[in-house]
Amino acid sequence: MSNAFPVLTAAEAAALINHGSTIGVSGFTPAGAAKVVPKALAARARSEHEAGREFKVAIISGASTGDSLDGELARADAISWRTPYQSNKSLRESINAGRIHFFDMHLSHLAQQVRRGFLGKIDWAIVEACDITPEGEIVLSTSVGTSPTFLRQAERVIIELNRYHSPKLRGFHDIYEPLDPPFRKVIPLENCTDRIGSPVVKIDPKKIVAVVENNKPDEVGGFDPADELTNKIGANVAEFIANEIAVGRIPREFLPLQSGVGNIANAVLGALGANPDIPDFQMFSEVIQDSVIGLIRSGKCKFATGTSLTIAPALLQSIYADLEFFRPRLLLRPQEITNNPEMVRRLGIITVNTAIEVDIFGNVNSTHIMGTGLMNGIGGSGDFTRNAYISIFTCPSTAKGNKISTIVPFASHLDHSEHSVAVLITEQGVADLRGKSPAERSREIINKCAHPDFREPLTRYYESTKKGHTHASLAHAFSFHQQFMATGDMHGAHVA
Ligand code: 0RQ
Repeated sequence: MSNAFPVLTAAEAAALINHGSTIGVSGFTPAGAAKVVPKALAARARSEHEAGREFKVAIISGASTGDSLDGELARADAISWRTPYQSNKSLRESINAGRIHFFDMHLSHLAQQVRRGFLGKIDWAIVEACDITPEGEIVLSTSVGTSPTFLRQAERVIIELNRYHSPKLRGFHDIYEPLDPPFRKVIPLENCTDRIGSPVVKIDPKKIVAVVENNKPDEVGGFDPADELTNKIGANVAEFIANEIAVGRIPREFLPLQSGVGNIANAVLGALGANPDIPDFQMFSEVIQDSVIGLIRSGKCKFATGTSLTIAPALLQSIYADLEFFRPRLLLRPQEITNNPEMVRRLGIITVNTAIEVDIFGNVNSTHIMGTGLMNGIGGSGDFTRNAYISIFTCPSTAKGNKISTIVPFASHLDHSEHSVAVLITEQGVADLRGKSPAERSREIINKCAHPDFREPLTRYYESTKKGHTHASLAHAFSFHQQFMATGDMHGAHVA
């Protein structure tokens, strides 16, 4: 149905965009990300730079995107500022070198900030779709993210009509945009499976200035296969949850699960599926990744709703081959709904996210390496953690060949405070922080979760500084990090 609109090549569409524009792009992870126009825009930026002219644009996405977008534009030095989340190597390097201004934010906050002009005027939306009607009904592809808001707010719209995705995806999306204060109403969603919106995003067709046809898979990489370490972390999570059900702290009817992104999260889900004491479950999450599909096929996961279907291409094709099986079992919503504190609290979601490091009091760093280098961003982890029924963080007890303890005296960057973090789980064991004072927390974390190599120095740090309610030595709080910076190994840190 694209002939109702000008059909342009990616280069022709990119030529419409001026230096200094702010662009809202589709994509939440590489799933459903705009692909061909951003790549053409990067080529245009390179030729503008060669001609001695400035060319940079601001990019707002749902979350991370694929290399054709974040990677190409970063390498072409074509991004002025970027929000709210990224996971691309080239972009990360540019951000950490100070060439691109990046600001990190809770993903549930983005749409309202866009609508209310906190981020300025949105000049363009570049959004991938699997179908479009002459009336301006857009069927999104494998993610929703913040695309409905970008499409409505942007002055002009470019649609990447990607034939790789089946138009039969119509019906897999539930598009609902809340009103902003003071007119906000209750989000009328009481069960994971409820549909409260429209299967399409409807916009004024006059805003659509180009349709760019293509046939490209999502640039989703596979996950590292689960290994002994990630399997052990996963098994510890499954045992913890099974025990909570057994003792009645989680109701027997069970509660919806959220799981973060990455290798560890993928392995944790696999372990939940393998544990016979975990009942069948539903997911109310953000990213639906590979391991969920197997759990849906086996019947362990009855229903999964999220904002992206982040599935490696071969597995995605197997879903497309069996779309009617998945239709009642998968549903994509805007990130403003999946990550909404109102939903997380109402549904009583059990959340499982991954930490980079955790201190002995339970403060979690999810975003920075050694306090300075950005990794990815906070993503949805804060939206879910702060409002969870039980918030769980997982990580291996050490990183980089045992040289780094992920349990440290004091977190070198703070994303989730001790007040939001209920349970910490490593391959060593489970630290249940609920109802515990800082002194009790530190003992629990050191003895149950830290690697045996680091238990003694962590205990010595805590014992050496008996001051106040939370024992902290300002002189030695970063002794583990300083030791690593000096020697490349946290062993031997001068903790007192
Ligand atoms: O390094 O890539 O060089 O091998 O960090 O770590 O262990 O592979 O773990 O893939 O699960 O990612 C927190 C980054 C974990 C992710 C994080 C090094 C480690 C490795 C990756 P290599 P792993 P994962 C909703 C939830 C924030 C957003 C979020 C993340 C690399 O989960 O971005 O939760 N979370 N969103 O070696 C130095 C340490 C380290 C370390 C790990 N202490 N010091 N390096 N690494 N710990 C989804 C969304 O919001 C979209």
